[in-house]
Amino acid sequence: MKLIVAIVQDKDSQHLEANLVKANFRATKLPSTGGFLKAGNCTFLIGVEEEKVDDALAVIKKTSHTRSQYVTPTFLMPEAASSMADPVEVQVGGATCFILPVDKFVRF
Ligand code: 2BA
Repeated sequence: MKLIVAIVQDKDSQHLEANLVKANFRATKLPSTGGFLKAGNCTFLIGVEEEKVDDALAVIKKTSHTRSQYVTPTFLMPEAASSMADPVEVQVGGATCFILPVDKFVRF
């Protein structure tokens, strides 16, 4: 068994949740915050049999969209005067996924 930890944008989370259920995957959705943008995102914990990992990743890929976001650099350097800083564009994924081995899985 594997544990997929998938970080997705808030905007995609409801759609992903629905598509995972539809494809018969069990998942837990946790509210999370990106360290860089300090904006809300969602972290999904999805326990899957090894042979189903690619199917689950396909659902995540289909549902998660890359978007551009503008960040004001003063956000990173609050001491800088805001008038000096032009917003810069960052591409926020899609989905950031980690696939971890699971030693043991029990449900009571
Ligand atoms: P954030 O940390 O808020 O990052 C949002 C986006 O900002 C990132 O999109 C990336 O395009 C940019 N970014 C992040 N750190 C940067 C830096 N040090 N310099 C320049 N640009 C930077 P994604 O890479 O698609 O990441 C989306 C979210 O996924 C992240 O939100 C974070 O919550 C999570 N994430 C990404 N990589 C991670 C990792 N290695 N470990 C844990 N969480 C990660």
